[in-house]
Amino acid sequence: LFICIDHVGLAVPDLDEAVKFHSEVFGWRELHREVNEEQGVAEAMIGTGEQGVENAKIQLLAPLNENSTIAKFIDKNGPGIQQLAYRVADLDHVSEVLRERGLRLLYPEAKRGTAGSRINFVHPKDARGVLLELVELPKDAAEH
Ligand code: MC0
Repeated sequence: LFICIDHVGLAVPDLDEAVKFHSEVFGWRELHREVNEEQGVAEAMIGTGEQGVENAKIQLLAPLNENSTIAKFIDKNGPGIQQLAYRVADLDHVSEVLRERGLRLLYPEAKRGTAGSRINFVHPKDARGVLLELVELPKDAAEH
């Protein structure tokens, strides 16, 4: 069903500060940044920065406002790992298979994720305590 781990998402209170920390301390590099109003986040994708190979990626997620799921997560748990994202080739197919297997998907239809990807989530209560994101990359996406 799954191609690979697309990214691990960390809830952070301050995006710039988080990018600086992960760059300076761990040597990650910023690959992409955007605001996703629908999801209530400002996000930065950071990676190993290697050219020509698939990057391991971490998504830093900062809340846009106090109603954001990320604000709620940080209030409850503090900053930390908020999600695990699996890359899939066909999101609609995988969503259907997982529904058949009794899991709740959060959205009836795919929503827009990072850089034009299509996304949905498995409810954390149905994935043993992990908020599982499913990501289908746009057809023209570079793999790294
Ligand atoms: C909540 N729970 C979690 C969790 N969030 N467990 C593991 N990981 C998480 N991230 C657990 C709580 O501890 C609680 O368990 C129960 O689920 C209900 O939580 P709640 O605090 O009442 O929160 P809800 O139900 O209001 O919201 C949880 C839900 C929400 C997962 C439905 O966060 C959501 O819709 N998430 C999907 C969207 C999202 O996360 N967007 C931001 C990333 P107990 O046992 O206490 O009942 S955007 C993104 O990722 C995009 C841009 C991308 O990658 O492309």
